[in-house]
Formats: sequence, C-alpha cells, structure tokens
Amino acid sequence: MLNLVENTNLDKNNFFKEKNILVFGLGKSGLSVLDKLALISKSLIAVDNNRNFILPEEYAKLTESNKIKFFTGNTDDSKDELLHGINLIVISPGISMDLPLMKKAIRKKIEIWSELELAWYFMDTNQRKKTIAVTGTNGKTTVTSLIGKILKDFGLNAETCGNIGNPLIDTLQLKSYTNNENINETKINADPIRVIEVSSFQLENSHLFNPHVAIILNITNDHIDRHKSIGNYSKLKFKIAENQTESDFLIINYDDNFILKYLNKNSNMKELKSNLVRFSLNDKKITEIYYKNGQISYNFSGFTGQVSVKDINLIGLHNISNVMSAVGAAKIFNVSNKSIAYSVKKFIPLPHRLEYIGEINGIRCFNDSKATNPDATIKALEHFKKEVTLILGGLDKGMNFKSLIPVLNKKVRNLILIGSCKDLLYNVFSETVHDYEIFKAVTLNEAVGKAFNVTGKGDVFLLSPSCASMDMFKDYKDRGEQFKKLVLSFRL
Ligand code: UMA
Repeated sequence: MLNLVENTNLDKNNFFKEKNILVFGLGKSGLSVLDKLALISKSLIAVDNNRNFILPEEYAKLTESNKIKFFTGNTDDSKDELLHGINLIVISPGISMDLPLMKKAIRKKIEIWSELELAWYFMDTNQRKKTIAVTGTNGKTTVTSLIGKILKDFGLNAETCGNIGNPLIDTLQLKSYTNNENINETKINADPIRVIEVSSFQLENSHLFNPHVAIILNITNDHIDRHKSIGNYSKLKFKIAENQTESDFLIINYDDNFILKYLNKNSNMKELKSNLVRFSLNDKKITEIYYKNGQISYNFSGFTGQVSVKDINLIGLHNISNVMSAVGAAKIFNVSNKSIAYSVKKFIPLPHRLEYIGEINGIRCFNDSKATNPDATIKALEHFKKEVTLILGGLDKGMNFKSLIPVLNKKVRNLILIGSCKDLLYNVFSETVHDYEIFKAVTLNEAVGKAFNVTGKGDVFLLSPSCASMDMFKDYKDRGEQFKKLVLSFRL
C-alpha cells in the first residue's frame, strides 16, 4: 500500500511541497500535525466532524494561512470535493476507518498516515535508535512513566510522549506555523531517548514506524467496537514490531494468553527479526526475564543480573509484570541495577489506577477509574478479599463482561451498575448464580450514596468500571476526579 518512498537523503520538507494533504480530526494530535504541515505542504484541508469545533486560541494564527481550508461537520455524505486531489490523509487516533470518508479514501488508494507515522518520517537514524515504544491494553501509561523516570534518574536525557498526552511530533522541535521560535538548537543536539506510549488506534495507520525497543505488555478484550475482533486487535499490537531488525528488541509478556496465542498462530513469527525478550512471573527460568521472591532476574543479549523490587508502591502482581518490562528496556540503555531499583522504589503510582482515597466512615475507598475493560477490573479485585462494594459500568466498547462473573462471586458483596450499559450488565450478572446484591443507579452521586448505605465498616468501596467514561463524563480522569470529590463529601 505504501507508495510514498522513504528516503533519508531526500529533503523531507520538499517532499510535502508536492502534496495536497487532508488532516482529519483537530484534537491534540491533529492540531499539532496541522501546525507543522502548514509551513511545508502545498495545500491543506483541515476536517473535524464536530460542527461546533472552535480552534483553540494558540492555533488561531492557522486561519491566516491561505493554503488551509477548514471543514467542520458531518462527512458521512462523503463530499467528493474533500478528497479531490488529496495525496495524503493524516488521521487522528480517534477516527475510525469505518467512516464513509475513510472508506472512500481507501477505495481511491489515498495514502493514510497516523501522526506517529508522520513524526517518524521526520526523525533521523540517530533519533530513531533512541526510541522505546510501549503498547498493551493495560499499564501503558504506568510503564511509559516508569521507564521515563528510570532513565532520567540515571542521568539520561529522556522524554515521555505519545498516547500519554503529548504527541510524538511535538517532541521533534520542527518548525511550527504558530510559533516560529520553537526550534531550539541545544535541544536538537541533546536529542532525548523518546519513551512513546502507543495505542492500537495509532498503530492502525503506521507503516514504517520502527522503535528500537518495542514492548507489548498484555492483550485483552478492549476496543472491539473499533477493531471488530480480538484477532485484529492482537495483530495491530504486534504491528509495533513488524519493521524491527536484528539490532532491535521486542519485549513481551510471556504470561499473557492472547500474546501466546498470537505467537503460536503465527508459529515461529518469521516476520519477526528483532531480539525477543520474554518476561514472566513464573520462575521456571525459560524466559529472558523472570520474577522470584522480590527479585527480577534477567539474562538476554549479554545483559545478566538481578534487580530488587521489594517494598515498592505499585500494587499487585500485574505491576511486577509491568516493572519487568521496564527493567528490560532500561538494561538495553545500560542503566545500572542499583539505579533501576531506586527508581522503581520511588515511583509513585499514577492517579485513577487503584488509587487509595482514604478511609471514609470506616470504609476503605479506592478510585480505579482508569479500569476501562474487564481485565483491569479483575486485576483490581484480585487485590481484595470478599469485602467489596463495586461500581461498574459506563460506555460499552463491545466487551465480554462474562469474564467478570467468577471474580465478582469471590470478591464482591454489592454491585452497583451505572452508565449506558447498566441494563446490559444487569442482564449478564442477574441471570447467573450470584451471592451479592445488585443495584442500578442513574447518576454517580446516586451510586456513591447507595454504596455508603450498603457497605459495612471495615469493607472496601471501589470504582472500577470496566467501561469507557464518555457516556457520563469527559474522560476517565473526569470520572475519577468526580468520584473522589463525592466520596470525600460523605466524610462524617
Ligand atoms: N473527531 C472527528 N471524527 C470522529 C472522531 C473524532 O472529527 O469520528 C474529532 C473530534 O471532534 C476531535 C478530534 O477528532 O476534535 C479528537 O481527536 P482524537 O480523538 O484522535 O484525540 P486527540 O485529542 O488527537 O488525542 C489523541 C488520543 N486520543 C485517542 O486515541 C482517542 C489521546 O489518547 C492522546 O493522548 C493524544 O492523541 C496525543 O497523542 C487518549 C485516549 O483515550 C488519552 N487514548 C485511547 C486509550 O488510551 O485507551 C487509545
């Protein structure tokens, strides 16, 4: 499919001078893309489906460029003129390839790139070698942040970016239309190691992206509404390594069923050329990294040793898996074991991930709003005894909630369902044999009130919704913040 030939000797700006480009989606990544391309492309169409779209103030200058045409509103009738003469579409991660405009673009064989791919195009060989890309269903942000901390604590220049919140392209110090001052020579000379959080949405339209170190933390049912099947979703996750060569590394979770399934299905993974570094909680020593009695041991590509992970603030075995992947990446960049152990110990868990709010009226309260799929909720519940009042529900992404049935029976006393899929969830759980009470609530306020009514002293109250948040909240952070506020308001 890729017909735009990569040539590192080519003047990369000149390449875009020939192109008519459509930038689809004007959120964080789309606006950054538009800003960089405004200086160098032949013409640009900026499209956003939100008809009430307002250009943020810092980008207002973009409207002065007479080569950018803005189009906002519905593109479903696939206005042909939008695609007329277009050579390249740079698409935002949130845009589905099922939209009529995208289907039409595919039929017309128009090149489609993610922001990640565009950024990669601008990176030179040295910058590309200093990359660690982290993907997986759960734990990406934690691992990206942890690796960033480990590298920085050791005195290395490192920057976290990608799905974590700041687009990769913004780390490149490319000329910007709205801010011509943003090229900083000293920063260019001291190029950082880029630790890039990568989502399946971003990988969907990445072609030459080829991180030096790729990490796949886990694969579980999520985003099935977008990717249609777990098979497609797994394939996208493995796309992170498809361009890697013998000098690169792929670090994978060897305890993860879907990862193993994918590896088996694609038997010896002929297309995989990189050094495979497998990590496991199992101490059978068949993997390159494994865990036993508070020690992570590693042995791969000439790196051998042990890192202590005793007394760390990260809760649960799934977090030990996360740390193992970070240890692998850190060793590749020659960080000392002592320094890794120090950084892991000092790492403060990120908010909204099994975050302890406090003991309110004798009830221990936790905010796990980032649990946006059943597997994340299962991992959270495993941490407790049969003592939990759980708030579950939100916006369904086509997930299989039946996987929650056994753990709910083991750990939950009260289940409170919220969100647009609460009736669906009610049907799933009420029809099984269960020994916990099930309630429905229309608002989060009502759900929290109910929880404080039914939870006994000494028990646990947990928000771990297994669902996306956008039916009731701006995002998972908004959901978590509102939850914490409500919980604290019940303090007597
Ligand atoms: N839009 C359309 N048509 C559509 C969908 C969206 O025009 O069909 C427009 C919206 O009106 C909006 C813009 O596109 O103006 C939003 O684009 P976007 O949803 O791609 O979001 P960005 O602001 O560009 O943020 C993206 C990532 N968002 C998604 O993947 C949905 C951010 O990850 C990421 O931090 C950011 O790029 C920087 O790289 C967020 C996320 O939820 C945190 N990621 C998912 C996850 O972690 O599960 C994958």
